[in-house]
Amino acid sequence: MRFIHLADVHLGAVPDRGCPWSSRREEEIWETFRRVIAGIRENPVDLLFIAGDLFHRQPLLRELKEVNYLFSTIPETRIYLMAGNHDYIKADSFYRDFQWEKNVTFFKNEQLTCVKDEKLDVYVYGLSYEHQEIEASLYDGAQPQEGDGLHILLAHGGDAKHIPMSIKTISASGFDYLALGHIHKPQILLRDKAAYAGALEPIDRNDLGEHGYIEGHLENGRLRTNFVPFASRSYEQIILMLRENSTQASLEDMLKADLANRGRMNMYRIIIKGVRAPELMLLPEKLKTYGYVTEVLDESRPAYDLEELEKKYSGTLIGDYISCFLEKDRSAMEEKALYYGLQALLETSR
Ligand SMILES: [Mn+2]
Repeated sequence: MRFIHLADVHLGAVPDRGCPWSSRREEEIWETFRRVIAGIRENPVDLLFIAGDLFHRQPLLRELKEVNYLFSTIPETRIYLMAGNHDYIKADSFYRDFQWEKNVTFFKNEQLTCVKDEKLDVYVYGLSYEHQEIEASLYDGAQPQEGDGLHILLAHGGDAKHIPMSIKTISASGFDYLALGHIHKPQILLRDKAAYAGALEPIDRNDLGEHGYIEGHLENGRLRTNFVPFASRSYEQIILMLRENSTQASLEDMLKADLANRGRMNMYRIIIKGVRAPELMLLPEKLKTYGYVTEVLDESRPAYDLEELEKKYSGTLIGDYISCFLEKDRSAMEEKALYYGLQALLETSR
């Protein structure tokens, strides 16, 4: 027995709206989903679990048809599908009376139900969201029914507004595997027993790191699961360290070298750290022209010797300004205020 556990595919999402690569990413989300199905066609699995948010929003009829067609190309695989909070079953949703292929089981409402797989001794439990938010802990009291075999629960949510759940309680009540969705970062909560597959492709710039799905199989009667990286790109962070002798051009060269090392496939958030010469005027936005850069955060600070300056300007506005900041632990915001203010004061005092 082999299965694939997907979640949070978010078909129809348009990541990084306004960035030049945005529409390409929209297409890649579909493409990667088709690639999962093509992979199953090549090397069939018995079961495919989709633990919610297959769509980013209400699915269009033609989108359901597209997905249903893809499912028809893997007739050996039984597919278990639930709607999550993004694609919840609205009153007039096309989900309501869509006719799925016979290898597809769609959980039709918010009532937790159990379906015995037609070929294997596997019991699959699930429900679909009919509301955007559900604050009741619908999974916490769930019990697997009688029956030898594997008991697998599809569950979407885990935060206060989306079915809060206690993974330990649910798992302890006897489920063999919890196929979780909603949290975009893939994570194994209980080894071989409970995992968030994570978003198949990262959906926004905060979905850092690797993405893919969970593959599971029986090994000597024991369920084994592992994460399979599958996304076509990822969001990564690049930290550029400034020094006192750094310049705009040396910073750009540093970035170019880093991008050449990591490959230009991915999308990057750049964080500038370290110290810079006080008179250096950085143009952080220019770094966006070197690759798929979502944002540039400048956390560097000018290399002032604060104690030295405090002494030198003691009794003047500048001295008082510095003392006022030196007396306390500074927040990131105060740190910025200190250096911006100091720079302005020093420039006007010249
Ligand atoms: Mn969700």
